[in-house]
Amino acid sequence: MSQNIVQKIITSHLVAGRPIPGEEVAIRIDQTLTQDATGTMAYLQLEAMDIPRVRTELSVSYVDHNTLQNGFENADDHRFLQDIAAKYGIIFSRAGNGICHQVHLERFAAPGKTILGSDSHTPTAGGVGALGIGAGGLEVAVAMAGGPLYLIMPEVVRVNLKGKLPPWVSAKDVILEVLRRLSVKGGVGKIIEYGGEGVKTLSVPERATITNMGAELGATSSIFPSDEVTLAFLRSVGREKDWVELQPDPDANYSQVIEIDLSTLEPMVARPHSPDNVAKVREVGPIKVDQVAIGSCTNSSYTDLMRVAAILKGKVVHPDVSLVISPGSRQVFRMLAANGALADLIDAGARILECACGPCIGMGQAPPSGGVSVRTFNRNFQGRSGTADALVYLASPEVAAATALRGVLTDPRELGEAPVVTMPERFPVDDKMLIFPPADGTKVEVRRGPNIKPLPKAQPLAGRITAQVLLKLGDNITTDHISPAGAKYLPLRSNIPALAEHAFEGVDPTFASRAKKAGSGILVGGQNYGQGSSREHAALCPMYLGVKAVIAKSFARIHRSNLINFGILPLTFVDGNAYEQIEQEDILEIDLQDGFAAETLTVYNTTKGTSFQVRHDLTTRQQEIIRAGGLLNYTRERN
Ligand code: MIC
Ligand code: SF4
Repeated sequence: MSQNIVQKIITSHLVAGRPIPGEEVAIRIDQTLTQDATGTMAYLQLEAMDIPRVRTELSVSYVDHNTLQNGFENADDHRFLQDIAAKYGIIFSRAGNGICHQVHLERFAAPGKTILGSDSHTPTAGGVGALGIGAGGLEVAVAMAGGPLYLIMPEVVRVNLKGKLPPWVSAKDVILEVLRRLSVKGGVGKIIEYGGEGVKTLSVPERATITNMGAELGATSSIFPSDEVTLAFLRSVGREKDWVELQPDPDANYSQVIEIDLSTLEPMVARPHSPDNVAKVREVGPIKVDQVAIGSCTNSSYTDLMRVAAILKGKVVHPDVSLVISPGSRQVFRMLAANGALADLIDAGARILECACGPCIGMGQAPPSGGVSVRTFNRNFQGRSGTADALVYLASPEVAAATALRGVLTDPRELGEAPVVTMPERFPVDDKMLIFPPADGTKVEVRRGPNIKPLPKAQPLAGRITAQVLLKLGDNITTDHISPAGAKYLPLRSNIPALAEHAFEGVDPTFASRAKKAGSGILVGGQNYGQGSSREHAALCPMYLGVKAVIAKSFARIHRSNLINFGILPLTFVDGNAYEQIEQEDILEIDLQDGFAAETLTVYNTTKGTSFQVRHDLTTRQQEIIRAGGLLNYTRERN
């Protein structure tokens, strides 16, 4: 039978199940990656699994998120991560080496491989034809221990690219166009496979920008074919041997086909506060801008920053704009330094930050009150920048650079001729900031700082849940709402009791104290509950505060798995009207005496004297996980 690229990778990694959309499959994971904001949890969980060494082909632990180091907390985390890596046979990418996805693309991602990462932007690796999937740290720990990844086989959507991007229009505009058409929930349960004649006009970093931001569609992954362009890229980074060709069979099937003519695209922007609130830059007009931030795992490749340098060369940023630039990797940074482009950026007044996530995750560079920030990043959720009332726009490096010069949102086509930047034939390969593990790690002593607290334990499910609705929320609640991003909170990522105090802080600052007082609780949400990050803290903190179930209209994939993995029941309304009738503080009762035999469960609203139906949609395996009180207990029971 003819297959598309996704089916080829999944069938070649299949451990259990049939790769039919909607059915559960288990796939073997070749590579894992973690980053420091989710890594400590993942490795605490790996330790609990009691295996001497990781069983993947390759596992890498990156330090890129919490590099601000306001206090000892994150420095302790990083030392812990370094020790753990040596002990369990994991490559350690030191702080300063770059953003996990950019470095992984340069050094390790390879066509046809499955990569599981404790970060939602792991699909960046789809730029070289790898199947990158984001997951909670616990699922990544299971994969490191040699276990497969269970997932509901997604539908595969084909995006057919034709033509060639016009000058000043770039890969970011392609993915913004896809987001405009499909929305932040349009990719849920799907993998986006790119194809068509236009593919060969895009370099690997450009492809990676597109697959990276597929995360914002809610898609399980996004992937490009592996072709001559992929080969040239792998050759340029000294990894020609990793190349295999990967193309769909000529008559491969897709659940949906979308056509995009690259030659018709224009510079785009995602307006506050959602990545799918997309419009053309020229339609939004010359709004005044206070800050421009260039970087992140979406747009900080060598060619991205070379274009920015070319645009800024010989000019100075507008006096009202603060321009910050964070190169994606040390390799990129080094190349800019060697060829003089860094001097052009400095001359133009850019503030150069280290190679890390930085402002993308609110680690510094918060915009002024009510300020407008134009960023080349992938998320503009309210408050993520560190300033609650800031207005964040997402755009390409070209739009960002033009805007930095003019002080107002600018269509770069107004600047005249576009700079021509080509992919280098060779990138300087320098792995000095990667620490490779010793052959025998058993003697390594793992140092733990006082802020690294043991994982709270989930409780096995009781026969009945009776609890108060602690919060009634709307649509598209992000993981940033649940467990906030930013410099104030990231130092607490290894300390759930302390972090839990801040759960839902931006939505309702009384949440944590009310939850603790109530002793248990239920959350009610709208569509796409839990979109965004893979952070399992967004499940762990509510669990720690006694949340037993979340009833929503629909869930984002990674967060739903995280809830199950920590023993919280994700339920969906059978009838949307039931949502309307629930009020915060209502007492709900969910009867689980019959387990999950029936597809639906009855929920009694004892405050209102009404009842309604919810679906659990749990596979048999997920039911067992919930019964065991989470994936860790479940895995332990089976070892
Ligand atoms: C993000 O972009 O939100 C993060 C920070 O990279 C997260 C992971 C995290 O919360 O640590 C993600 O995308 O998964
Ligand atoms: Fe880091 Fe931002 Fe990418 Fe998340 S989206 S990995 S915070 S650069």
